[in-house]
Amino acid sequence: MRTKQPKTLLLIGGGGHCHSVLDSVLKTGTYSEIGIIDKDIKASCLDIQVVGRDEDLPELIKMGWTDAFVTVGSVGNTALRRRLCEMIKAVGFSVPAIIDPCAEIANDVQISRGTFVGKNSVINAGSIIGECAIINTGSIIEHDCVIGKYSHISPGAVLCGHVVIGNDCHIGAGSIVRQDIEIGARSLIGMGSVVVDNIPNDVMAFGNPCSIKKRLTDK
Ligand code: JB2
Repeated sequence: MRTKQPKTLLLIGGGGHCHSVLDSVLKTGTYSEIGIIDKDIKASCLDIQVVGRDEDLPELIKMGWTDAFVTVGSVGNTALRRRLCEMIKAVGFSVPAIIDPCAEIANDVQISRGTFVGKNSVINAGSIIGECAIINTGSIIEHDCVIGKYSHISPGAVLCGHVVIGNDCHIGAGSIVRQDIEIGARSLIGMGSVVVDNIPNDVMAFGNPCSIKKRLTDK
């Protein structure tokens, strides 16, 4: 019988978001070895050391590292997360979804690779979560929601049923989004907002009721 190869994990970015993802990873006990990739060699997290920089990834995969996961967060601008996620896929790493053991996820939920689901978050029946999203601590994604690629649902945000969030969105901490609402790609909802109308692409909106404050395509 063939023995299973040990799985090892590189976390890309060793700052605040890494700290929180790493705790979840350690609780799952999935990986025999974990390293951090950061441009700052001193960016160690929970005693996990930096083992290289982005340009070392092709060499690290040849050395036998199996999995990689982007732990650079995003507040409003997903460009860096997007670039790093594309990079680890292109190098050929296996990209897992990382789900904290304290998250509550309905059986038929689809969670794509590269996505992090934090502590005490709930994802209810029929929801679909795109690649490299962040479903952060204590957020609630109710039934039949769709979350686009690279979007970040911040701590304590609540999406009621059938909400659709586009790619590259940011839903601020503690916001509430009414059922059946659609939020367009790249839009940013400020923290504590109450969203009761659809929001188009490329805007910053906040408040209760949430209203558009700025077009993000304007210079
Ligand atoms: O190109 C890069 C790069 N640019 C910055 N490649 C790699 N591999 N790493 C990079 N970094 C590193 O990401 C920085 O050197 C730093 O160590 C880390 C970013 O850490 P920071 O704590 O500044 O941000 P974060 O993205 O981990 O966390 C933010 O987003 C989270 C969602 C914070 O706002 C958190 O509070 C928030 N919860």
